[in-house]
Amino acid sequence: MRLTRTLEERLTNLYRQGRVVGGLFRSLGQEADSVGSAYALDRGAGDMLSPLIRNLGSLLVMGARPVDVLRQYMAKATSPTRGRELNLHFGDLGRGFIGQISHLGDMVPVMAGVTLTFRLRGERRVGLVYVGDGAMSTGAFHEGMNFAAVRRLPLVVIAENNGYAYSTTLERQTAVAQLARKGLAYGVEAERADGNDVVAVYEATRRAVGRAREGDGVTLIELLTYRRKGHAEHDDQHYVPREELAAWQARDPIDRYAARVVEEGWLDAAALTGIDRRVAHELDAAVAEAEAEPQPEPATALDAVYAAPARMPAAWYRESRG
Ligand SMILES: Cc1ncc(C[n+]2csc(CCOP(=O)(O)OP(=O)(O)O)c2C)c(N)n1
Ligand SMILES: [Mg+2]
Repeated sequence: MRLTRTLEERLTNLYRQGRVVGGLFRSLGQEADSVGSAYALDRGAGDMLSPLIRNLGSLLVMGARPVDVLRQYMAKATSPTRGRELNLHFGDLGRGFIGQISHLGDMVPVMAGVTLTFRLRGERRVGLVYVGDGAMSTGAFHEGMNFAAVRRLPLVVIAENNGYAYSTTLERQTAVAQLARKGLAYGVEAERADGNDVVAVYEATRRAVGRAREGDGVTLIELLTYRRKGHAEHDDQHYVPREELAAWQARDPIDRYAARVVEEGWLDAAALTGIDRRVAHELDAAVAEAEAEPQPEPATALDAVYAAPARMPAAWYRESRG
């Protein structure tokens, strides 16, 4: 969680310096949701997840390298997408995550397909897919859920209830106050957990992963959390009441877990400071490495974008002046 938060803070600095080329989507306050759920997968067994733009923590748990994330955001030629995509839409099958197509529910049918493949091949692997509160009101979510449910696929669906879809509050886009109840409509197991308690997230996901692996089908887990930043860095959250932000800041998942770790005697304060220092050093090196690297040559902009590069001048871009 610390690595996730600090990496995003470094990205915010780079964004303000104009070095992050596209948008920057923060998961501030939602780190426990990403990290706790991804930890519940069995990476050794080949489990897979599909992240959204706010699941940097899940990618890091699966083994994505911070330097690659920095390269993505800075559109470096060395990035996993060679500078063609500017945030977290990249996949790494070796590390167990696929690239997202869209934030708006489309990954639910895709992961239904991935887990159907596990089933057809007789593999005891589990898939996990994230979906936002807003995305749960899309047709893609509905079709994916229904298919996965009726086929009893080994899929865990993490519904991240962070209160907002862009500037739209939950109440303005669904009449169902408890998103876990949507599970009833599909005939799947469903539960709610405190998304800002990393242990609670881990335990709920672990149960769901176990059921999926045993052939007991889909579980929908609603994680109650909160988006403490705007939709992306360009969004100043003018529509968000200040008291709401303060209330959720007081439930910060990292502060809560750090306090618990010390209280239970698992680690002392010095060990926690040591983790912070290690993360800072690792990221100093990663930022320096990524910053020194070049962006792609403009002449290569279309390489690996089209399966067969267009030979005719296309109507939607000019090949040259004149
Ligand atoms: C088809 C489509 N429409 C709109 C968008 C722009 N968009 C991206 S994320 C988002 C809101 C998603 O809200 P939610 O599902 O609650 O996820 P959160 O951002 O809170 O993580 C929108 C409108 C998009 N990516 N694709
Ligand atoms: Mg949301």
